[in-house]
Amino acid sequence: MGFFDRIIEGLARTKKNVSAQLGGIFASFTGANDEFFDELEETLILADVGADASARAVGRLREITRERGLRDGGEIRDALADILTELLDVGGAALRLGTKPSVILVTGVNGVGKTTTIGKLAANFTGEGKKVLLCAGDTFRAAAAEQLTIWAERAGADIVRREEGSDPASVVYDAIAAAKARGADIIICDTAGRLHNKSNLMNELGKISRVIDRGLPGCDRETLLVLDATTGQNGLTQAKQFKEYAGISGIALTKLDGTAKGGIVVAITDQLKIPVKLIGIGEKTEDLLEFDGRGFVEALLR
Ligand SMILES: Nc1nc2c(ncn2[C@@H]2O[C@H](COP(=O)(O)OP(=O)(O)O)[C@@H](O)[C@H]2O)c(=O)[nH]1
Ligand SMILES: [Mg+2]
Repeated sequence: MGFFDRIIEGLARTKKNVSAQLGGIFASFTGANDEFFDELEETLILADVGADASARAVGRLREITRERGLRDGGEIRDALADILTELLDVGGAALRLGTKPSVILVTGVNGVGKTTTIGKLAANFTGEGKKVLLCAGDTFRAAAAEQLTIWAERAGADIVRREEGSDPASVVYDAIAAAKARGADIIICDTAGRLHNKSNLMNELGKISRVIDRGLPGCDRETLLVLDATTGQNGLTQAKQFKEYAGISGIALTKLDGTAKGGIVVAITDQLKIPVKLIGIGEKTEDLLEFDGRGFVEALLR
């Protein structure tokens, strides 16, 4: 199954409430009048696209409709799809992992799906024949390293861990040494997500970052922020804080199979100007997809 079918499947529940309405607006299209555009804007807001982006998207759609003299609902739908796809394109959607080893640092608050996303990523990479080393940088709870160990075994990846309460940066230090010694292609680092102590979190991420700079100068590095799509617009506030502390290179948006409204992807990209690189549509290994903006919008508007 390709991205399009998987995302349709993943968004099935979402579609029942919101996307169905988006599709419905075009299905019951009777004319490109104010009523139509107002209803469309409202539905986009309900789909979590956000008030700003919804207003801009519909404003642009009105212009295009006028300029091109569009009358057909299908043509207007296609124009909207182009506008939303453009909003989703902030560049650099693909993971950049060219060096050996390269590093993926995974951040985000508790419960968003960091460890699960790491497990899925690890399985995907080992499936491509890559040598993966997981780094149990969430040393806050012993259970975190346990959970990561289970994923490592499942994926056929190595893991470097230490006892609960260890300094996360020192675990990263060990992981880099191990990756060099064993010839690993990719190091994926888990981190703890305690946002309630911001300066602590910032210090911790800064320290980890410096250890990577020193241990692997010039390596390709992705710093992914994992966000739970079901938290909707609230997740955006979190994201802005992380963006400030850690140079986030991409978003992994999880739980799009749940009650999430797909439009949140547009709101996140539009407000943060950081590309969504991965989306999670379930708890199993295969439920992680590389993001494709065009395919996503088509699924949303279907
Ligand atoms: N339905 C669904 N559940 C997910 C997804 N990603 C993670 N989860 C679940 O979210 C919960 C928290 O995940 P975990 O990886 O432990 O979060 P962490 O605290 O950020 O490391 C677990 O029950 C996961 O199975 C997803 O894409 N879809
Ligand atoms: Mg975790």
